[in-house]
Amino acid sequence: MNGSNSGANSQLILALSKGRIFDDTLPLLEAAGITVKDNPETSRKLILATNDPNVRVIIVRATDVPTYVQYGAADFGVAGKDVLLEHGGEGLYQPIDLNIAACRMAVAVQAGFDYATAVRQGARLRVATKFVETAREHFAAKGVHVDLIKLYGSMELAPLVGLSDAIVDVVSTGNTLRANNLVEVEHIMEISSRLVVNQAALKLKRERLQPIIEAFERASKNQG
Ligand code: PRT
Ligand code: MG
Repeated sequence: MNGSNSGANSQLILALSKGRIFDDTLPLLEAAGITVKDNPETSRKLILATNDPNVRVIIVRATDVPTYVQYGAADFGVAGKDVLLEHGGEGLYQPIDLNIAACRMAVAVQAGFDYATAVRQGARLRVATKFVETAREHFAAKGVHVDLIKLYGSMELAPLVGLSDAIVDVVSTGNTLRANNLVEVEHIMEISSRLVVNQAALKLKRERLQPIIEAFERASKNQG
């Protein structure tokens, strides 16, 4: 009735993306007594076994994590607030902020571009971003008129080749901006990654999920 991935005795599936989210989630899994047996950086497997035969990890693109969890193909997952805001969060229960993969969402322009004056004079700005929903809300709240240009990566290039006046992107060290002669002109919000749980799984598999959620919560608090 609910497909193969349901019922009290079935498997738990956790959706993660490779890289910083996978790396930062490993210690939380360890705190829950779960050890992942494959390394996604060296293995081509997309379904990874763990020491618990009832828990498997699937490796998907960061932006696809909420979709897998929303539809119940994964019971739970880890995704950045940036990704969750674009997705909208439908069908997802978000019990905890894991305080991992921290960064900030910011507006950046080429060094020398007078952003403040352009905004004050009411210029219509072209803004390139992967985060169109967040960008739309940010500029609407400020009453700034923008034309949003959707990109899927390397936003930093857009102002350098005249595609846009500004970008909205996530920044952590700021090294990529500096290396490309860009400067941050507005801070939009702090970003960290969240645990997301399929709403039906939370009810049907609560007994299995709850101890993992609690272990993640304890371990993420200790990370500071
Ligand atoms: O890489 P891919 O296109 O598959 O997807 P993704 O970039 O969304 O995934 P991933 O794994 O790179 O990021 C997953 C999550 O990590 C994001 O959704 C954010 O919540 C979070 N995060 C934390 C970051 C960064 N820090 C970060 N620095 N995501 C991306 N970056 C980018 C940044 O945009 C810049 O282009 O990394 C580049 C380097 O940043 P600096 O400032 O350290 O130079
Ligand atoms: Mg990336």
